[in-house]
Amino acid sequence: MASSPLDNLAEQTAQLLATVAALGSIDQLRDDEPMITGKRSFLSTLQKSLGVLAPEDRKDAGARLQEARRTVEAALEGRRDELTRAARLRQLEVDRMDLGDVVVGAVRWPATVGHPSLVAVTQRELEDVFVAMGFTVSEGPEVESDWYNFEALNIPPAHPARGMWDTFYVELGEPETVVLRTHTSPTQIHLMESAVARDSLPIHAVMPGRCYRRDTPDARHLAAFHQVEGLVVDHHIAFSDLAGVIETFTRAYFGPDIESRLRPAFFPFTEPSAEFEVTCTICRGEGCRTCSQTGWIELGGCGMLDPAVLDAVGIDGDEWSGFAFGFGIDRCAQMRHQIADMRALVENDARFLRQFS
Ligand code: FA5
Repeated sequence: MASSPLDNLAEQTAQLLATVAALGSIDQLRDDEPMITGKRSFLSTLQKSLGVLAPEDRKDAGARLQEARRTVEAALEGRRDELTRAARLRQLEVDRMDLGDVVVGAVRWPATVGHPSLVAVTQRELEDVFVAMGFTVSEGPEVESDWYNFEALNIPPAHPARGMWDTFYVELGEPETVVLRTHTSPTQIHLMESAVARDSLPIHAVMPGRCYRRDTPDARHLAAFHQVEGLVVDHHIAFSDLAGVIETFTRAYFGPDIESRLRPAFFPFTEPSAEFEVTCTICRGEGCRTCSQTGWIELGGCGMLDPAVLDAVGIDGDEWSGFAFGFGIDRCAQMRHQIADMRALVENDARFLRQFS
């Protein structure tokens, strides 16, 4: 009888099954799989050689080969499951922790106790400085409507200034009407609205909180960061009052050695507007990577309340005037503690965090 490529199929299948059973690890299985069932396998070579058979024998041979392949593949999957389970059990054993180790009073290594983050501590310190200057502290929501985050602040739809605050939108209601606030300035609107409703003007308040922007994290930016907003609405408020508050704040928070300056800027909700900068504390003004070689770091924006904003909340701009500012809390922490890269604040490296416990 003429020989067939499948003459040794039973022995060769048995050999493959033995190879599968002997696989010792998932890595080995992954390495050897092409030789067992893949293109380079004996089963695939046999498949190609079926062409030499007479047409009447080919069908039967094909079915036998398929059966052998199914058997080997099932064994391989079974072995994969076993090895995966064994690897998982080994890992659980390695990760196993005796809860007795963390019970207070039975601690086997020096116990570490958590502490507030540097940003939380900085926020508290900033609040203390402003409270000492006569401000009250308020908070506002992190999820805002388009009206509070933009429109009431004189930033209508399609205004180019919206590009300054690359926005995360929340899928709620009409598209692009609910946002994660891009700054703490909407809290100004809430505060003025409620003061009008309660007939409780004047306002001297700071409003700290988290903001979100689609900024690529770098040495001075995070996608989730913090600002402290300041708002004063009173009689006869002038730009010199704003400059005085910023100067007093800088001296109180950074000490006498740090220079600050105001530079003309644009914000749709203040007029005139300015940017507030301090000497870069990393390079002491020499120029470095953190300050993009300028020697200065921008801490925030500020300006006199635009009459359009007072109008939006129903405050009479002939009787009342005021100013607002918004500083980056993370930036303040960064400059106060000479942190070259802001991303360190959120990377959870215990060696970094321990310095501020
Ligand atoms: C504003 O957000 C204005 N709302 C500030 C303002 C308030 C102006 C009131 C006038 C009156 P600006 O986009 O420049 O402005 O941000 C203010 C500060 O927030 C920055 O100087 C910086 O300190 C901080 N900041 C902004 N974006 C980020 C970010 N991605 N990561 C960390 N800090 C940031």
